[in-house]
Amino acid sequence: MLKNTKLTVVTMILTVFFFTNIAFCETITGKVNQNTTLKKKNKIVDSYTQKPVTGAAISIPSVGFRTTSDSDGTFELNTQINDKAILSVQKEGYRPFSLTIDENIASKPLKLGIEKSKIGDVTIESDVCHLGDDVYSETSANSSEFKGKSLGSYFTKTFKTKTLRPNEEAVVIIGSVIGLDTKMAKELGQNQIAYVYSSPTEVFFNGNKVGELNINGDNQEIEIPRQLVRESNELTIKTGRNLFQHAYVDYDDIEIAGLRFEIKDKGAFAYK
Ligand SMILES: [Ca+2]
Repeated sequence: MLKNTKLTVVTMILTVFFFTNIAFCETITGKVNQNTTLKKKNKIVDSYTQKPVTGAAISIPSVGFRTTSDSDGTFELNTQINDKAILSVQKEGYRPFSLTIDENIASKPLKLGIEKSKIGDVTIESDVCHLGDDVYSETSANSSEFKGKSLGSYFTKTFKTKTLRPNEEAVVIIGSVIGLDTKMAKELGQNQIAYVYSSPTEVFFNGNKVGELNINGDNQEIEIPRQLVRESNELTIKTGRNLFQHAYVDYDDIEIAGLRFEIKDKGAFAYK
């Protein structure tokens, strides 16, 4: 999401970010609109047993929607979705789940399978976070769904993990990302910006760049070179910047959710 801003504002937001990282991560400020056409029975199930999951927290922060699944795993999505938005599901003992939805997806009954956490899983961030400077074009990817405050230009968090065995590999999974205005996102028709684009979002693990996010979508996986994995680790995600704005820094405004670290058996990659 690209447009004007002033460097001073960016600096100010960055400063705020250092002190209020957690507090800003889930911004539920939008109003909930009633729309009977979207009142469908949706369901949360355990992806393995297919049994309903009770008491899962379902939220769409960009429209201020939040609910909990009933005793039969069902929930109603009684909110208006106009553009792409991130729906997140959180339940203790399960991996954070997120899904990019739009009006079309939200208009049909959803059956969402969530997975039990496994040994070695670390939930780095389950909430929806907004990176950027909060200044973006109306035509950029999913801009109408941005209601929250920005974290600043990057996200960073530390977490602990165990030592990798020789047969194990580590990955970082980005559950959902929307709003990327990269060259690739533009070429795929993910936004309507005429000609400008931004650099990709960069992913750093313990200070080393391990990957880039070039397209919007769910469950993007980044392999972490094993020599980088330590007992205490730091994941940093830096949003890109408008490559056509040289007068000042214009960060790409994006939303990310469901950041997690997983340890897998090497063979498991073949079944991804
Ligand atoms: Ca921007």
